[in-house]
Amino acid sequence: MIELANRNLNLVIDPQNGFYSLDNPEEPAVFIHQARLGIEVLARGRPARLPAAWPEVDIRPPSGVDTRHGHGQAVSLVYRPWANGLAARVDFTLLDGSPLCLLRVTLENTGPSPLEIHRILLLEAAAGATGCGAAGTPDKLQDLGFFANGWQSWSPTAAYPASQAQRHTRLKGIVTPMLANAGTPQPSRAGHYAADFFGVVGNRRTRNGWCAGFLAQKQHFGTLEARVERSASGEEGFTVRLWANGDDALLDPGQAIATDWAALAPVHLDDPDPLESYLNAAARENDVAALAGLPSLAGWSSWYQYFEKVSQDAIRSNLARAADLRDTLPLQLFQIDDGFETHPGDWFSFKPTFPDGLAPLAREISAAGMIPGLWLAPFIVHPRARLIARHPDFLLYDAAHRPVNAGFGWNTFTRALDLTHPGALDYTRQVVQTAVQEWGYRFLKLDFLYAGALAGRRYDPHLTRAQALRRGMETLRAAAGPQTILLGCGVPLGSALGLVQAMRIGEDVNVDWAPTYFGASFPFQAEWAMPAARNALLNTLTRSALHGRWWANDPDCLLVRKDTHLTLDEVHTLATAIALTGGLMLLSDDLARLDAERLELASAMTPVIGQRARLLDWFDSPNPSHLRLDLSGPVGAWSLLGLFNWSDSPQPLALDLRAFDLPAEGSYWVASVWDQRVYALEDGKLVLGDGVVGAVPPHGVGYFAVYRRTHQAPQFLGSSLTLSQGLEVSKWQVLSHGVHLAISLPRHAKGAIVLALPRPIARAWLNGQPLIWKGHAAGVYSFDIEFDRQAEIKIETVA
Ligand code: 9PG
Repeated sequence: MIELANRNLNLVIDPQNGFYSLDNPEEPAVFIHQARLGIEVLARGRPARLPAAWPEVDIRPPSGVDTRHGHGQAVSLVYRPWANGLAARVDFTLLDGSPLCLLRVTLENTGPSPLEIHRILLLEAAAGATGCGAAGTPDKLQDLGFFANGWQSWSPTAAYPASQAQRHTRLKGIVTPMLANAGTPQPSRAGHYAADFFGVVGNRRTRNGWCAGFLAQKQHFGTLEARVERSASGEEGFTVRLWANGDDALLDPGQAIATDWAALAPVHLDDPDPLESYLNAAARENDVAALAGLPSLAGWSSWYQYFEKVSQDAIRSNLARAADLRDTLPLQLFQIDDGFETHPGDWFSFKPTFPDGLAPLAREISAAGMIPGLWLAPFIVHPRARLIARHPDFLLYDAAHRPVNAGFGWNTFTRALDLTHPGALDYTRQVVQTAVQEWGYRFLKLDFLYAGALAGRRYDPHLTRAQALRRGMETLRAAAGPQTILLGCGVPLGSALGLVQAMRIGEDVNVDWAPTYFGASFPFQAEWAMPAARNALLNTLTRSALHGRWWANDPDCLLVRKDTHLTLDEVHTLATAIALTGGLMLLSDDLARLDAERLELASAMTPVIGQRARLLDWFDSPNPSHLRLDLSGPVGAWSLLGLFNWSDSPQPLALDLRAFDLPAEGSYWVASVWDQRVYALEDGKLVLGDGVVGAVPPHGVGYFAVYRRTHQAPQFLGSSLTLSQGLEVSKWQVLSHGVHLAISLPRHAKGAIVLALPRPIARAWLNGQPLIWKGHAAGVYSFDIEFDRQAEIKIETVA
């Protein structure tokens, strides 16, 4: 037995029996008992699993180590070569300063013939052997839960009580190649779940769980699987397995391969930041801090207005309009999406709708003071692309030498490049280099990158899918240069970590709330992996904790024009979710079609808040609904709360601050942003308002700014100027008889601000001119203001 401990965890390893256990002496509910390791290889085509009979082990005794995650205690087990010559080494590290147990397996082929590595299990725990995953109550299936991170940008990410089935697609050959990792099961029954890269098993009653995953995907794609099973003692619990997918890649004699570090971390489901230690460690492991800054950008994208019918004329007319609107709607990024290339794969030939090519447009965008952005999908190929005729060897093929299906796109089944082929990899390098250096794009949306990681027979059979994709991603980053902003899209998360500044974290938005295909909606209601506003919202919420740590989250575009099928409530929902979670805020409307009202809504999204919100019910429902962002500024500290209504009917609104982890006691001002009402709460009860707080409309959101009420002093209670409800205030000076405030915005602004004042107003000025006010109940006042960039407001109250 070997024992290691830090202040959070005890690790006990039983090398002879191949077990390890983790527990926290202070929290009896937190444990993993008798987890096994397992290695599955194919030796001359015969599957074999180790280390069932593998007792020969040398132990490197515990010693201190310095890692990029700080100091820790490490221990290694070195297994002597097994019958076919495979030697293994297992490294465990317990970090001093964070509640993570790290482990990795290194395999070496000391035998005479190549081995195919199928998968490497780093954790296999029996039913009931993970503290959080065993439930003893009649509601056990309700109690158990699983948070499933999805494979790539678009893959649904959500938590499921074990009584509910994980979302899966029925459009198998059409979307599965895009949305699913070939090495990850796609469960469709309640009680069986799988996650990619990382996931969480937990107990919704005891509010504990384990985060299990990998810190990187440079070597292997990682899979976490949990299944409700009856344990030896008759209790039902999760069996849990965490593995690295070896993809049957060859390990030649004399060669070794190590998994990326796996991480196991106890999770308190109600912590303000429950996955912090895991997420930060993955960021460190991938050197995210070395990137040239994570962007907060407002911009424009052509896709959700023009789709593939975009033209240089449409680009130019929107660019002209964006330049005209510069003073009311300042956009920093102007991005041309798909539709300029003759076919994906033929990146150097353009459709007749782009007769001038791409370089002049980049120059014009730069001249208009914006960052020119371009969409490219360098790893996917249209079956009719000329690239295939010229370089059939660049494609990825299956064992029968048929091109691998990369999913249904552009109304056909697409092909993928084999990134282990030097010619194919070099071609992707040329594409990106040309876009940056010759055409002048400083922002690239790199899309459909999952295509580099499909299962197939690779040119170099020694590389795993993860290694092939990571090499491809590193090639794109090197080709783009460090200053180019890269937005990853359609990409397995870990493969992009540390290489992109921004990441699409969800499904495509669309002009409809729920998925439709050629007007038909009914058969697709259960699809969470098709473009739809509802589907985009899901990951915008569930992946909010990644923002600002792994990259800037791109929640996908905001559509504000009136001729979509989205209701104003649905537009408000998207706007709220994007403003509270995103680093990018991209409009995708023909700017000429926006009337004054919708332009005002778009303007209020600028400047982008760019901070990381907290999803309170992240572990409690596949459709979580409670989002909170805490902000502070000269006016003090306040919280923005989003209460989302996923259902098709209005939901009665009961604003329970405790559900947002805010204390109910005391006095609050609550400003309801979208319907511009102000309420007062005393000890959780509504004391001001017309009594009817109303309902959250179907697919709508209750969006509230919550300020602690002081009663004695003037207070800022939000505005229609920005969604931040206070970041626009740059100065707040309370005087004995009034208040002076300054509002600063990088644009022209028109709207209303709301204040609470302890005494009636005597006089008020805006930039030296008399200002009119409207009095409401309980000392609440509103002011209609219009100004350019800077407003100095002085309010004098009666003595
Ligand atoms: C451009 C688009 C936009 C969008 C991306 C990505 O399965 N499909 O056919 C499919 C089509 C488009 C798509 C995803 C899947 O969207 O997310 O923002 O850039 O490509 O083609």
